[in-house]
Amino acid sequence: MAVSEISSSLEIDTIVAIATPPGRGGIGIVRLSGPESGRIALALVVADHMPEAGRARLVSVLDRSKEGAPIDQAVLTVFRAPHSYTGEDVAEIAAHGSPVVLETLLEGAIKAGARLANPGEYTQRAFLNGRIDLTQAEAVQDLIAAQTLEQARMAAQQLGGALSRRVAPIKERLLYLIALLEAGMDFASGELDDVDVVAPEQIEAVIRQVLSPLETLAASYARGHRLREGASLALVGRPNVGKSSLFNALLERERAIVTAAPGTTRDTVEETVAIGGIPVQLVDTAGLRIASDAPLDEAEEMGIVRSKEAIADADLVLVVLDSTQAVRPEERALVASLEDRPHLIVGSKVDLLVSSDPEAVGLQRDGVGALLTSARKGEGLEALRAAILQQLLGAGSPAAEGALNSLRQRQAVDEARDALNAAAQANQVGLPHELLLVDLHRALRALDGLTGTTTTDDILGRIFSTFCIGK
Ligand SMILES: Nc1nc2c(ncn2[C@@H]2O[C@H](COP(=O)(O)OP(=O)(O)O)[C@@H](O)[C@H]2O)c(=O)[nH]1
Ligand SMILES: [Mg+2]
Repeated sequence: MAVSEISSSLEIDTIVAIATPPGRGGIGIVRLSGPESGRIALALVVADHMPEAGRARLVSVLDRSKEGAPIDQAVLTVFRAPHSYTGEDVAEIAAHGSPVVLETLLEGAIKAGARLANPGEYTQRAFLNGRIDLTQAEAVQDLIAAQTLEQARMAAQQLGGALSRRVAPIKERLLYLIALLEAGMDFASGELDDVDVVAPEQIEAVIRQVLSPLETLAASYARGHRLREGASLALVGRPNVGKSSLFNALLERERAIVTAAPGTTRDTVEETVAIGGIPVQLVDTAGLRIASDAPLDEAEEMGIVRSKEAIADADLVLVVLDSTQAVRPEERALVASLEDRPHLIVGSKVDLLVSSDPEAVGLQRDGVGALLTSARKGEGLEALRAAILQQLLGAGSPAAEGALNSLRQRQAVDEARDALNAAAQANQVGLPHELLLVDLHRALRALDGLTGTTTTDDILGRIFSTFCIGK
């Protein structure tokens, strides 16, 4: 390959994509990014002149195949590098949201020399041009995917750099320690051999200063991850105890069929509801019947298999017991089988109890501590939501800005902690500083990987390929 060919293949090209979702809408946006975006945009529309950077202009969109007949009016906005989302020259044509018009613009742009953007390529360019770091790029995806306001808030904080800001002082401290040891090493090998090497106690203290905020950061994962990923919650119990009624009550609408006949719910019914900002997928199951009940038909039997699968997949299991009845042995067995899984025991139909005295409640009498609810009267539902939230988030991880929320972030922090612990150990047994420095550099690489300062191409590829085209 000739040198000129190599250098031209390294040149940044201009990409184009429809940035708005497929289908019809009030407006639809075609976005160009790269050195040719201005020229290509002007080939697609009629404008007296190019708008100034950051300004919008009303333009006509032409159908180039029909002697340039106008097919729409649009707004052209241009941004000049580096003051744009991608850090490159960007042009956005906001036409009416007609798929035909947008396709025509897209095809015209490609004919004029643009290339169809890959998934996430705008955000990837923003990252590569240093406009945002990797945690911020990830947040773009999370913000778009947010199902609850709380999720959007967390993503917006991360997009604003909350996580990076939390990591920066930790990295500063680590760099200080590395510099300290490297300076000590240089002195030791140079002429100034009587310069004191850094005392092990001092090294120990600085390692602790780096490790301690990293531990806090790692602990933020439980909440951040739960908030980002949501949770699934299965309602289980005998037939007719009121699972479907509770499901509807938590959902605040009549989604599952409720009847007085046992075995009404045969398949699992799933709906998502926000509890404390966490998208929770509620799974209503068929009752877990015991063999001594009436014989099962095939659909019911399959429903029971599904119920068992739902229990296996759930992040939290709600065992529903009828407060008006004594606890049955199979219910005790069910509760016992969930011993080491997150679960809550819920007593239903408390409105039917003659006395509100808890002692009179069958469940309490039977020694089963349950959250008492009435789907019919709405009693105990707030307490149940609070208990669900408590179970899902765990105690002792207060909400904080810049929480870790993806496995990738968690692994980077764990790697850094691991390396620092190894350094602490090496320091304790008095190993040479060269060896400590190997661990400290490993910790530094891990923190740099978190924000994307050093991240391998395949990891980057994996992150950006999960985006849609146009982001
Ligand atoms: N009084 C009263 N009845 C309820 C309550 N929850 C459920 N039920 C009744 O109990 C029966 C079974 O309810 P359902 O939700 O279908 O139970 P599932 O089989 O466990 O899903 C129905 O007749 C419901 O109306 C409640 O909170 N109070
Ligand atoms: Mg049911």
